[in-house]
Amino acid sequence: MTDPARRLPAPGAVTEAGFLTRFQSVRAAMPALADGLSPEDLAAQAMPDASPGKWHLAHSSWFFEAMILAADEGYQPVDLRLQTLFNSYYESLGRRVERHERGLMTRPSLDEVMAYRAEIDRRMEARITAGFETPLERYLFVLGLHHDQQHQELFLMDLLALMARSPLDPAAYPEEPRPAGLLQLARGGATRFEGGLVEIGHGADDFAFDNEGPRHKVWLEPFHLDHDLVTNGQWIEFIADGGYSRPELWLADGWATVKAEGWTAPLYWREQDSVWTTMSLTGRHPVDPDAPVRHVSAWEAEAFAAWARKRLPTEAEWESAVATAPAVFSNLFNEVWQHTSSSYAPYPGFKPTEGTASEYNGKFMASQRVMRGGSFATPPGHARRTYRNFFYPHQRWAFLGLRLASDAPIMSKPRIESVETARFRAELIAGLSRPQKAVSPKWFYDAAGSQLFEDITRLPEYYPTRQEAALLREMAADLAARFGDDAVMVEFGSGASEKTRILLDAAPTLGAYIPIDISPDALTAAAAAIAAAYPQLEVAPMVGDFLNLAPLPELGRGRRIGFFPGSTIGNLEPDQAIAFLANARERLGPNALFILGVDLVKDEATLVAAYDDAQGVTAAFNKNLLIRANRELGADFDLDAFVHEARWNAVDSRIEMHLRAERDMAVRLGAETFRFSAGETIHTESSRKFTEHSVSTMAEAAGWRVVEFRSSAAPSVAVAVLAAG
Ligand code: SAH
Ligand code: AVI
Repeated sequence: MTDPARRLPAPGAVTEAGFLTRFQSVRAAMPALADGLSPEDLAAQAMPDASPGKWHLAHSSWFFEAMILAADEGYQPVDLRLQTLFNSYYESLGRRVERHERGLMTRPSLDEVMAYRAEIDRRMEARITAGFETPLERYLFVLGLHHDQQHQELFLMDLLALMARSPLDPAAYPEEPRPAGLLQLARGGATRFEGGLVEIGHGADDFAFDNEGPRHKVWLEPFHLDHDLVTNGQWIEFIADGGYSRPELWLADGWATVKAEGWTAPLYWREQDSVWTTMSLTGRHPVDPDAPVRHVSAWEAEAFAAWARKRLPTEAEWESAVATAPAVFSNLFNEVWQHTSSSYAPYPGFKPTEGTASEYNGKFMASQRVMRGGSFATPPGHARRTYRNFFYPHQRWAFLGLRLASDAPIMSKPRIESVETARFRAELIAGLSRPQKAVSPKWFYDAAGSQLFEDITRLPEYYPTRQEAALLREMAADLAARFGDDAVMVEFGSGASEKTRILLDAAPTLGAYIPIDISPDALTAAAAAIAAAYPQLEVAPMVGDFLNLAPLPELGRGRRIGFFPGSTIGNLEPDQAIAFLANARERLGPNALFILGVDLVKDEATLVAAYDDAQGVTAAFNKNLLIRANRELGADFDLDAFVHEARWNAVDSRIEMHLRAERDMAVRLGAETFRFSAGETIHTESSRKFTEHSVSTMAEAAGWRVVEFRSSAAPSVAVAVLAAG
């Protein structure tokens, strides 16, 4: 049997390039799932909601014929009878076999269906080669691919429902097909989201179903969303606590269903001698308490949430949280679709796709619920964070589970100080207490500071950004050749992620990008811009201090590439820089690559001018630190009494920035008072300048090997490529 779990290339944006190979790979998936199943397995229907495998194999082909091929003038159907048999629900396309009778179709035989598939594939390949003329034609083609993928998942849901009807508990497969990838470990906890006026819905130009748009604004009160899915173990506690027999936990219609259906546990669960077992695509097994619960209806999810004293998230909460901080959650898209409390309704301004495909989604927008995410059976490249799946609230044969939310208290004034502000306060107090007053340059980067840095990069005197970007452009193709497929790029101090684009353009097979920055405003804007410009790329921003790295999310499967441009390494103390590089090597793993940008030693005049520009932008950047301290910490620095200074320190090979007090004064910071005499400075930044030798000494001290060192034209900067081990 071919392995149904093998990963197929993800379908991408709506462009014609690669249509043929995308078509072939998408179409190969369902026959791979059918391989090894008998004609009887594929013909029977488990229940009215489910369809036989044979029907899915035929209907997903019918869709291409009805929506695309039949639109061509003079088109001759492959077989007129099949057009009726395999219509699903399109009223405009005439009569059909009703869903609950699909299992009665002994004819056409499986062989005839496979021959129909082959003929549709042949005609579609010719049609793709001839080219599509209008955007609607291209859209309908990609819709056909996504429709096929939806039926790949339905095929597995329906097959499980069928296997579960047998007292023999047969295994459909020796191993569970998991096209969406492996289950991730639980992380614990929940993240608070502030909400406010947020935007949800699909707004980019890549493919989405019509029901995902238009993008629109929604107001959210602050909420928490759990990092993990609810587990079987938690569900067992719910059952043991009378979950299915306490009407106060259930919505009225849910309670009516519990009584009418006699539910006592999730679908497929059975209890024997106090041991719960459940049915899966690999047969019946004991319920794993650590695994996420599957096969629970919206009614059950609501009751569980009430029992847990939490609630289901709305679909807007789910989407907004996932857009803001995808990396904090486990199993968003690869285990179960997650219930929301939202009814499936049109978004404001919803317009169905033109023509026959208008019946695809819109007409189901009543009495159903929205589920978000994706399941283990969802083909790769199919789901996305704006995706709206939908089922009736009593249905539970789909791969459905839940992640809980709760209301977050609105922060009352005076505001609780953020951890970041508390750190800034503590570091500034410690730094101003030293004989040479000093503070880490990382505190420059509030929203205004990040913007001022971007302004610096465009100054005529500040050469490093221009020179490094040019050098990266020269090196990009060679660098990308080292990445391999599905690599993960982790960028430290990513700022506006401008240089990143040079590498992303050269490395289209890169799987994921993790920008890390201490400045939440810069990071959020940059990550959103990258995600919009590179829709195939998984973008998982992390706000934080790269000197104190949180564990990296498990994304991609390929090589991990560290990217640390801009000579930001020069802003670290020498021992800090080595510790940082050693830590990054450990986090990035054994086969990692590290692309390090450094500024090189050169004549003093060029260096000093780059840090003391004629327009005074660098001075404003430096002084912004005092503005930030006054605003965030309530300090009382007199902004007019400090001046910007840039000095070359030849001994330590670094440019230093200072803020010099012009007069004797006292500055208050909370309960503390700091005295300055005229001429005294706060050392705010060192920007070390390197040589090839000092870079390799530093890299080797951190366990890296320099595999390439390339310098630019004057004023010179360099890019070093480091390999682990
Ligand atoms: N990489 C970009 C930006 C460099 S500016 C470029 O080459 O142009 C330095 C960036 O590093 C800023 O965005 C700043 O917010 C971030 N940064 C500085 N210290 C940091 C720290 N300790 N942890 C995380 N980010 C930091
Ligand atoms: C981010 N960092 C590498 C810059 C530098 O050149 O040291 C910050 C900067 N300071 C003044 N101008 C730019």
